[in-house]
Amino acid sequence: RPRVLSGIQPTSGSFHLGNYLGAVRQWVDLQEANDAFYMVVDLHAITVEQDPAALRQNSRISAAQLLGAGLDPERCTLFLQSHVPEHTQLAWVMNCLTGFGEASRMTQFKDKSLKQGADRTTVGLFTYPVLMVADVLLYQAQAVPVGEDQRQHLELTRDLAERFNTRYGKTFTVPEPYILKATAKIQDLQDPAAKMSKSAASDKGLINLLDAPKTSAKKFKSAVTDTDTVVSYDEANKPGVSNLLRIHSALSGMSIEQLVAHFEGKMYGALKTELAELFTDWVTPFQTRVQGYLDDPAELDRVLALGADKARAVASETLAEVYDRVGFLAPK
Ligand code: AQP
Repeated sequence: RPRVLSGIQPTSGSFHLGNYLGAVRQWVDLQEANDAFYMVVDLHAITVEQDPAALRQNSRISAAQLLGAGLDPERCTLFLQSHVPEHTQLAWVMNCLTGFGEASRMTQFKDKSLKQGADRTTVGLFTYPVLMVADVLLYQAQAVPVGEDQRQHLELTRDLAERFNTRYGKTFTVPEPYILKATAKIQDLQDPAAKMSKSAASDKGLINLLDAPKTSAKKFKSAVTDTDTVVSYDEANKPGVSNLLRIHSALSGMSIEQLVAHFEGKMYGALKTELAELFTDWVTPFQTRVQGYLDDPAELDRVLALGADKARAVASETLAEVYDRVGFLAPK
C-alpha cells in the first residue's frame, strides 16, 4: 500500500476549519487505501514560545481531535513527533545538505519572522522546513496531504531527497504533494484575501472547531462579502462569497454549480445562515467525540504509545541507512 504522511501542530489546542478542510479530512479518507502515518508535530510547535503545561495538554487535545475527525488507530499510525527521536536526528543531516540561501527563500519563514521581529524569531523557526523534510523522508512517504501553504516546503523536501539520492545513492522516496484544490486554501471570514490562520491579528474570521458552535455560527453570519447581492462563484471579484461557497460545498457535498442554482434569487444572508447550520450540524457530534477521547487520557496515551512504536520501527530503519550512507562509523 502506498505510504502517506502528514502532521499538524498542537500550538493552540483547537484546530481551525482550514486545518480540517485543507488537511485532516483528506487524512481520514487516505487511511483507507494507504499505509498512513499522521503525527502531532510538537517539535514544530516550540519554534514559537509555548507554555509547557499548555503544550502537553494541547498535544492530547490535538490527538483527540484527530480521532474525533475519524482517524482510526487500527487503520493508521497516529503518534507524537517528539516520541520518535529520529526526526531531529535526520533533520540534522538534512540541515547539512540545505543551502542557507535556499532556506532563506521559504516564504512562510519570511512572513512569520517579519511579523514577530528579528529578536523574537528563533533559529528553530528558520530550520522548521528542514525538520519537515525529515518528517516526510523518514517514512519514505509517496504522498503528503497538506494545504496550499505547505507546497513550497514540499518542493524543498523533493529537492533535498533528490540531492541526497544523487550524492549518496538512492535512499529516499521523492514525495508528491497531495493538495485538493477545492479546499487547499480556506480564507479568513473577515479578510477573504488572507488564509484562515490561527495567528491572524483578529480571531473574528477564524472558525475554531472547539469553540461553542454558537460562536462560530455568529462568525459565519457576519462574514465579509461584497456590495453585490447575487450568490455566484468568482474568486477575483467575490472572494468572500466564493470562500463561503467552497466551505458549503465541502461540508454539504453539493457542487458549486448546484449551490449557485440552489441560492438563485436568494441573498447572501441565506447562504450564511445555511452555512452556520451546516457547520453546527457537523461540529456538534465532532465535539462530543473529542470530549469522549479527552475523558479517557489513559486510552489516548495508549494509542499514542502504540503509534510511536510503529513509527519508530520505520523511522529507525531509514535513519540507520542514512547514517551508513553519510559515512558515520556504526557503533560496535
Ligand atoms: N487556511 C487553510 N486552508 C487550508 N489548509 C490549511 N492548513 C492550515 N491553514 C489552512 C493546513 O493545515 C495543516 C496543518 O497546519 P499546521 O499545523 O502547519 O498549522 P499552521 O499552518 O501553523 O496553521 P495556521 O493556522 O496557518 O498557523 P500559523 O498561523 O501559525 O501559520 C497543514 O497541512 C496546512 O497546510
